[in-house]
Amino acid sequence: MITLHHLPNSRSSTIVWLLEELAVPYQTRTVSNIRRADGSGGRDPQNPHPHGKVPALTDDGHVVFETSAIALYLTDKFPQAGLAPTVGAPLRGEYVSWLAYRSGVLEPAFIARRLNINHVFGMMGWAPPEEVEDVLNTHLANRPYFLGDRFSAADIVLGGGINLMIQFKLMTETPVLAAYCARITDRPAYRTSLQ
Ligand SMILES: N[C@@H](CCC(=O)N[C@@H](CS)C(=O)NCC(=O)O)C(=O)O
Repeated sequence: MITLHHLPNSRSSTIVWLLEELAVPYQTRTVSNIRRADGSGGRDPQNPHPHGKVPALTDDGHVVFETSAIALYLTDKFPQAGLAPTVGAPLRGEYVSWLAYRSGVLEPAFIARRLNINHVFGMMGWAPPEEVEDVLNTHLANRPYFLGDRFSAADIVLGGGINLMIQFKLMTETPVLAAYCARITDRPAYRTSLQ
C-alpha cells in the first residue's frame, strides 16, 4: 500500500491531487507536526522524510521524497493512467525537465523575491523571477498544457506551483497564467486535494 505522509494545505496536497488523478489505492497519514517558517513546530518522529518535511511517500517499505521525484515515481509506476510520457517517448525529456523546474527554478526564484534577494542568478544556480515569468508565459501562450494538448503530471507539479505562487501574490497574474490556472484547477482531483 502506498502511504502519503501528508499535511493538508501544504506541498503534500500536490501529491494528493496526483494520486487522485491516477485513481490508485493509497492512504494518507497526517503528520503530527512540521517546522514552521516562524520557528515554531517541529519534526514528527514518525515522518520518514530525511528532513522531516512533507510530502514523503512510502511504498512497500521504500521511502520516496521531493515532490518532483514522487511524481516521477508514481507516473512511472502507473503508466496506464496516461499522465506522463513513458521512458523513450518523444515528450519524455520535456516532461522530466518541467517536473524538475518546480523545485529547481520556480520556487527559488519566487521565494527569493519574497525575501528581497535580488541577485539570484549565475553561480547561485537560480534564475531571476522576471525571467522565469517570461519563460512560463511564453511557453503557455500557445499551448493549453506544459506538454501541449494533453494534461500531464507536469501540470500538477509545476502548474500547481504556479497556481500557489499567484495565490500568494509572489508571481504576476497575467491573462495567460490566469487562464492556465483556471484550466488545470477545474478538475475533481484538484478539488479533493484541497480537503
Ligand atoms: N523541496 C521539497 C520541499 C518540501 C517542504 O519544504 N515542505 C514543507 C511544507 S509545504 C515542510 O515540510 N516544511 C517543514 C520543514 O522544512 O521542516 C519538496 O518539493 O518536496
